[in-house]
Amino acid sequence: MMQTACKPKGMQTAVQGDAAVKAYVPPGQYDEFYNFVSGGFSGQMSVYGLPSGRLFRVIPVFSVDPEKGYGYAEETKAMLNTSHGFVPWDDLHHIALSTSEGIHDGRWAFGNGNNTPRIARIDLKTFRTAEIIEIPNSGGNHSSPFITENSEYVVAGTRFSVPMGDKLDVPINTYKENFRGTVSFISVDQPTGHMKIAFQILLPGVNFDLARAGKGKSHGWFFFSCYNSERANTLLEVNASQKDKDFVMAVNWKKAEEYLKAGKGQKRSVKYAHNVYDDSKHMATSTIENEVIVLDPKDLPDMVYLMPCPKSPHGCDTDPTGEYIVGSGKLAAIIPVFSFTKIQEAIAQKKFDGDYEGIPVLNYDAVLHGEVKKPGLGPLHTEFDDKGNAYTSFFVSSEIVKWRISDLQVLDRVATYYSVGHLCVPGGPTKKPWGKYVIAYNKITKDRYLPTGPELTQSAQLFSIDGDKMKLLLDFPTIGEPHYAEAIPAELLKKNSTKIYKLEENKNPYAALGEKNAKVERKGNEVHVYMTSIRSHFTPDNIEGVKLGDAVYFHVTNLEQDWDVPHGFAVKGANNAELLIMPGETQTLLWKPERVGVFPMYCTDFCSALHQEMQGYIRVSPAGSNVPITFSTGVKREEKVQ
Ligand code: K7E
Ligand code: CUA
Repeated sequence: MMQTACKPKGMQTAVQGDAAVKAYVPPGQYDEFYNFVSGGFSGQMSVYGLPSGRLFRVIPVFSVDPEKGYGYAEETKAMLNTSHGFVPWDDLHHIALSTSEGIHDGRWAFGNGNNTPRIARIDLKTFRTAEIIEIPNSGGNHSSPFITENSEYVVAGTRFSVPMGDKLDVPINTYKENFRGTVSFISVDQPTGHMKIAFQILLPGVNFDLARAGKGKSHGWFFFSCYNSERANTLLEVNASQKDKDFVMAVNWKKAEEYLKAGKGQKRSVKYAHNVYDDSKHMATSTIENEVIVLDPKDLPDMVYLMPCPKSPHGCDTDPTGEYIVGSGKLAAIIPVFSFTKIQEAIAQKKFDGDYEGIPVLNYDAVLHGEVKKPGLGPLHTEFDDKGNAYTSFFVSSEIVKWRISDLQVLDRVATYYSVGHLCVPGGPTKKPWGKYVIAYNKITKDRYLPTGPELTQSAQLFSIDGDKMKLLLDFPTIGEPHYAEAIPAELLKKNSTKIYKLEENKNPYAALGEKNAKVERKGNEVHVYMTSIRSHFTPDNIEGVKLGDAVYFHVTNLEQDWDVPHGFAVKGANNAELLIMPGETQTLLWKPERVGVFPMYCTDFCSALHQEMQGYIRVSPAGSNVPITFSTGVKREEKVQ
């Protein structure tokens, strides 16, 4: 029944006869999984359906998004505040979906800002960024965000080690003496999700790359891959590839919690922003925090251990049972798999091979479950199914390799087009993989799609894993760089999805909760327009009395209380984006007119049959003018002078 296309390997488009059926979701029907895909250098997160590969939403996280007004509306600007000021972009590498008892619970998605170290929390009821916390004492937040079994902590390791404390202005070639790394444990308040930096662990100046929490029997531990144990500060491609082995670091975070409780941490002064979006005020606030607690393993034993891992470790993944930790050396010809039980025995029996900067190094053979032999070239990341199998992506040999954890035998391999980075099995990093598919997020697209100039679409590929052999089902284009992704059953999320913001719960101080509350007020050279929108007019839609030099704040409240009826707002010549206002929400656009005249404003989202009539005018007079503030929709009202 199934027909394999007969094309030479390497050229194959190799879809099986029933692939189209397996990836086909008929019009009007829902997908089985939500796929949350990071945008890499787009700074956003995107949401696709699986198995269809259809794009549903782009969630603005670290980058401004003029389509939605994110980072442009006054209410959202604070989300992108940092200790460096407003940073309108970042590089969102990894995603972690919240878990309870190691299983997806559908509450939040976390994403990391790789460039200006930050972690964001996205509320999966609204699919909006709810909180962003900056990470101090970090030079680049790559090893992040990874979560513990019950989402107790989101964890972030710094990629770049950096000088810290009061010795910041140092020669770069004093790296070995002056540069340090940290991993940060950010506690997550249950049930609000609010984040707080609980503690940081101060570490030698290596580069932390990736990480995973222990789970099940290894709950309480965390594993990080690190490279550049040479501690090179230049030409790392050569200088950080000298040693045969770098490390996977094992952190006993329950022990760290004990030290913290016993007051063994040191307070360090730092500066970092903590930004929270308030769903009832429809508004973000940013607070600059000044202190973190640092734990130093030099003084605090039994908290941190190193395990040798060949060569330039990248991925570091724990299997669903929590017993096995898979390291992936980018330049290694094998995949080492460590055993949690053996790690515990080796620690108890002190099977150390000396130390690295004061941190005990466990004997490689003592902690090894075994090595996967000849798996492929350039192993990067591993995800797991519910049957004891692992799936590892290979960048150089451009394939996904399936192998069995128990005896480390390679079972199957399938080519990816081209150069897969991360891969995703729904539930793959959790205790309960949902199995069924593996998705490859590829680094190179080349000839897979119609050419679009020098830049091609990014791409992902869907394979089925429910049989013995992986089968290619679908190519689908993605936006940004699809860096990492998680997938979660649609059932867990769709029932909780917010449909509207209730007007009676709208606590935005600038809301006009009804047309009768619409008004225009002058406060010095600020003009505040409290505007409402409803199909198909603004109140007010004629405004006069604005003068050159004024700053005009349009506070627009969408009075609709029906699902899927946003209104937009834009004014001619504004050096700003539009607003896109959800039902029951208030958002504010700041406009500084720079010339005299009458300026059109209009609704940007096709909301109704008379959407095109949803428009108005605002008059701007010269600076010295005495045109009074007036405003109206149909009937003219005068401002009461304050
Ligand atoms: Cu492998 Cu930045 Cu997640 Cu790239 S890291 S692939
Ligand atoms: Cu409101 Cu178009």
